Amino acid sequence: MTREHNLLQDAIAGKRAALARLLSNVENDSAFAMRLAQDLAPHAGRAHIIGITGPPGAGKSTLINQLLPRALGTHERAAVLAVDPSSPFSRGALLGDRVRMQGPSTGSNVFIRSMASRGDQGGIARATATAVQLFDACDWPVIIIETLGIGQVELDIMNLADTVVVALNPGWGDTFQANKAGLTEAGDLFVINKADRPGADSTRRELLESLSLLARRPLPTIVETVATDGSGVDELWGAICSRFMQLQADGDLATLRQARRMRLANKSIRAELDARAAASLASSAGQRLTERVAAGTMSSEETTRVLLQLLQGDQASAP
Ligand SMILES: Nc1nc2c(ncn2[C@@H]2O[C@H](COP(=O)(O)OP(=O)(O)OP(=O)(O)O)[C@@H](O)[C@H]2O)c(=O)[nH]1
Ligand SMILES: [Mg+2]
Repeated sequence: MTREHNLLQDAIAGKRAALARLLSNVENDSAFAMRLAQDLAPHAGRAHIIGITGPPGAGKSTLINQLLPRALGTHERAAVLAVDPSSPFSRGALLGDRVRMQGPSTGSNVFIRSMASRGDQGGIARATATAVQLFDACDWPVIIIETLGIGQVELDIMNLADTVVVALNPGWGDTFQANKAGLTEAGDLFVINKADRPGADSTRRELLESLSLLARRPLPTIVETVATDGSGVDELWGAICSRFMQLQADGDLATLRQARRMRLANKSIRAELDARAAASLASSAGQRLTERVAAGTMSSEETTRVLLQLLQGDQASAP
């Protein structure tokens, strides 16, 4: 623990090597991540946390590459955390990310880190949340998180970021039917990237249609960009900053963050309970329980009651 504390002190004092070491530990050791998260809790809350999500290949990394110099125009430093969901596909993309983000990452005012994901989604979520807290505690004023908008992941980003930017491409409506609702709900701002390709107008119309179905007013800003040449990126950065300043001015930022912390805690509690219930069901007493349920000799209510007792360590109640 002392070593951990020393590392944390060094990281907070601005030592990059200590920060890098802590990030590795967070990634590899979820018990460590949990302890650190508790140590960090009182320190966090200063940074503007920006999530960039969207379908594979939408241009998220290229956009971040363009956003970085803009972020450094308004802030002293900026950190980037690229989250890689545990699929072999994105491991390849990770390499690409490193290459494409190479440009500005060499400056000491930029810290770019890819979180390779070992283990389950809960583990990734925990490691990412703690990494963000860590950057925040170490006084990185802007933290940009890149995450794939597939399935649950874009909803996780809502629990981490102050601003969620959803990057889409012309033709999005035809290709990503399945995940349209999730992405639309997750976004505070929308980018139609690759606007150099045909179909940006109809994508904007379609997006507006989906957005107007949600009870959200005012409608989120939609910006068109060409990340490869930087067109529209000034406007995008402007929109990100002005929304954040508005939240601060209205006093809504604190409320938003409270709600976010509660969602994150809820998620963590449920994941832990799920894991414990699964472990308990896998025990021999749990197995006997499962057999009775399957045979129809025990009601689901009674099963729940007995399982809860098992969870509390009450072996006497085991079937
Ligand atoms: N024509 C065009 N190509 C773009 C634009 N933005 C990005 N690209 C290209 O699209 C490809 C994917 O870009 P990335 O930035 O890697 O996209 P990503 O969303 O980070 O991809 P993953 O992390 O793999 O999901 C690259 O070849 C980029 O050069 C754009 O505005 N116009
Ligand atoms: Mg990428």
